[in-house]
Amino acid sequence: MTEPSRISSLTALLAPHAERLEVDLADWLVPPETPASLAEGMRYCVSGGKRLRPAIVSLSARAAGGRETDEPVRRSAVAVELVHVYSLVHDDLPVMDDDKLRRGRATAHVRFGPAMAILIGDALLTRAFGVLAEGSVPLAARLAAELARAAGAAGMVAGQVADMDLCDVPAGFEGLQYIHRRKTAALLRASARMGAWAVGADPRALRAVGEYAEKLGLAFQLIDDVLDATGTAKQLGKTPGKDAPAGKRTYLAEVGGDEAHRLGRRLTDEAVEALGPLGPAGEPLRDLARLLAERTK
Ligand code: GRG
Repeated sequence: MTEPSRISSLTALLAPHAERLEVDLADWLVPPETPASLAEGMRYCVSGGKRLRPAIVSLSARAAGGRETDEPVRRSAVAVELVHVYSLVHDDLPVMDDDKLRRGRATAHVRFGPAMAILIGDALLTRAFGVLAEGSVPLAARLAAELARAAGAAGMVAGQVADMDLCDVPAGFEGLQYIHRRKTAALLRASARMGAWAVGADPRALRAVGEYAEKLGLAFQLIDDVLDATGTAKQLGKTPGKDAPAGKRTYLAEVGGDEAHRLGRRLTDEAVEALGPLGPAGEPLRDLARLLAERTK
């Protein structure tokens, strides 16, 4: 039996985590001696967004019995958001997805030019690991390894290589799962595991939040595909309807709308089930899964 959600809106659930993140970004985003033009670009790209991944870090830390205000948790939250934003900036480039609109504003390459957009992405990615390593975080190497695995050549980059048809990928639904496990779910899983690692979670809690976030990531991507086909630019803050004409593999193209909705519900249920071992401490993560399943942007 699933209990009713205690928090009724995604915005309300994410807000306190987003507020803490803003404070930490103000302190940690731009290292001393960064050229002003690059600093401006980094700040521009990092602003806005739902801040979903930092919230997963914090809520996983709490679900594992720790405090989200601890420095290792806060540094992990900043690091995952920086990796996420770098991936958006590079994905939007003319040589990749060639997107003009992101988070309701011009993409980095439209605003600053493609060379600067590449460099902003580079700066964000390297800064993520700097933020993890610079604090007094005893587990920094462990946290960095988790993030590198999710973001790197066997994780998010592999997902993008597959999505751009730059490697062999199985046909059909299996290929789609291959891409989204790496491109989307890997960073959500790492966010959850880093939150748990950062507070010294036991292996059972680590496994529970990792499995939860992997399923959540797949459900999240599925909803993203549905929204791309049905949403508006105003609602989404990015240009919708690009997947089908670009010949992209999407859940909608692969299995159709009804099955995509069924699969989304199943993945959300499986994400929630994975939290079983955490008991009531997992409740905010359950709320998050339910609210994400209902999102319209
Ligand atoms: C360039 C190595 C490299 C990878 C790019 C992550 C990615 C791969 C591309 C981004 C585009 C995309 C469709 C990613 C799938 C994950 C996803 C739905 C991202 C959008 O995440 P939100 O909705 O964005 O959390 P905000 O702006 O709210 O943070």
